[in-house]
Amino acid sequence: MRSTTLCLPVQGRPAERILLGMKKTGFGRGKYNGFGGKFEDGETPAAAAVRELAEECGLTANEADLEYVGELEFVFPANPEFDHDVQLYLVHTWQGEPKETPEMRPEWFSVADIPYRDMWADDIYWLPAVLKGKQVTGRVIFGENNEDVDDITIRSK
Ligand code: 6OG
Repeated sequence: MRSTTLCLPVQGRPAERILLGMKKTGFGRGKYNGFGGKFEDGETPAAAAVRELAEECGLTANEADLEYVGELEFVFPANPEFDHDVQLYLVHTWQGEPKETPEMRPEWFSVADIPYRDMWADDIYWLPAVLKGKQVTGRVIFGENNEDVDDITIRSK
């Protein structure tokens, strides 16, 4: 299981706009997602979230600006090497402007126009709750094709 972060820059409370990135390489290539990746040795999740946000889209945030919004486990029985544990954060305040990097092409979306069809299939089950200010925890099991959701348990509070 890969331990990772996923950070979602938003404007408005509740969120009205969200910055997503089109992933250009590696796991999830061709999908829009938030910004994040693996923790490095000795790094806290919040430190990893801040580092990955800067590396992937050029925004500088402080750990204190992160809002922890939950944890999800993604399980791929057909390819267990894809399994991910993801710590989720919203970020409301940062310095700098989004810029394209070798990994991501960032783009703002209004919350009403989030491109769920070009995102991981799980996102529509939890992202709306997170954008309304809830925390989520849960587990998603993907099907044989590593794309469709086979089973999903998500609690929000
Ligand atoms: P690397 O393993 O490339 O980071 N991630 C997912 N995000 C969503 N929305 N749905 C999923 O369902 C995901 N699985 C992983 C965590 C991968 C990045 O992608 C996120 C990391 O931010 C399968 O370093």
